[in-house]
Amino acid sequence: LNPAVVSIHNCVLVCRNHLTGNLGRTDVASVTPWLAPIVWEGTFDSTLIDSIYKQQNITIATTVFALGKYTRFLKDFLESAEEHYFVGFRVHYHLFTDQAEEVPNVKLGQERYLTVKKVPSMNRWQDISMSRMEILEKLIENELASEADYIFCLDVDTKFYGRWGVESLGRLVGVIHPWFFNVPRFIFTYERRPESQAYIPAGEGDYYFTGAAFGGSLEDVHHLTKTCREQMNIDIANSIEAIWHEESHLNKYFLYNKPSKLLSPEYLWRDISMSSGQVKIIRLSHVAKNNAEVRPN
Ligand code: 2GW
Ligand code: MN
Repeated sequence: LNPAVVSIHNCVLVCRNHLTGNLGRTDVASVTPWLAPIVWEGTFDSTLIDSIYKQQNITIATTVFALGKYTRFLKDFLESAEEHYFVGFRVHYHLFTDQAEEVPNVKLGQERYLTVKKVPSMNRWQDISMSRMEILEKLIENELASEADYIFCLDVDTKFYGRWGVESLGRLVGVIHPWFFNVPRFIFTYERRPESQAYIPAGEGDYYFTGAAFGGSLEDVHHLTKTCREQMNIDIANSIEAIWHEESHLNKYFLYNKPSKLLSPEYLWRDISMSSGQVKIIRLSHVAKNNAEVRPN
């Protein structure tokens, strides 16, 4: 398609939406087969949705892990979050690290809080990645009930570039993995060995979700983290580790516990230079990292 035609077409859509008050996209699905919204730019009115949630006095707990050399991602993560993430709402970051002295001093806005919690260093990165589920389960149980309404759990090797706001809130929220949003399901990298608790048979599964961002109400995310932790422990007892670790278990969980809201890959893009006609704004993206430099061993 001629880019000029595409851009005229987009203008016409935007104008029509302004005139009629209609929001919607015709080039992407904005609802799942079980009628959960899939949030894309152009499917919501940010001013309106902000004003609705403003009346509710909510707190969004946000967890992030930075062990070993991953503390180097904290400055950009936090600074960019202060610029784009739930701006105008109360956010409490819970940062888990084995090196509290490496946490940068980032100036936080009003009603924005950061708690640093020490966790033991781990040798295997798969353990870091998988232990997050148990730590989150306990955090929700022991601390969050009186202090937060929603929780999001995010990878630290990421940076915000655009609005991530209250349109993302829901009971149980998953983010479609940027590599798998317009591919057939046989391509999804689910766990395919029946011996693992994360097993998903061929022909099943709705979407492929990223392990790098998920969230929802405290109750639903508690059930998610507890279930994934239990399933991973069964795998350990059977000497099997799912292909993509806790991401595989998360996908299994979402298959049988359908998310009430999905976020498009705008909410976790992979490479800022990778383009797609459907993604009109990048809100959060994995930063390019030199694995050899940041990963132990
Ligand atoms: C060290 C060596 C190899 C891989 C990870 C690490 C490591 C991870 C580390 O030394 N320190 C650390 O704090 N982490 C935390 O684990 C950190 O929060 C990081 O964002 C998260 C996941 O590791 P990451 O970002 O290197 O993995 P990705 O981006 O390739 O992750 C995807 O797959 C993972 C499971 O294999 C997870 O599901 C992750 O959520 C996915 O994005
Ligand atoms: Mn990551």
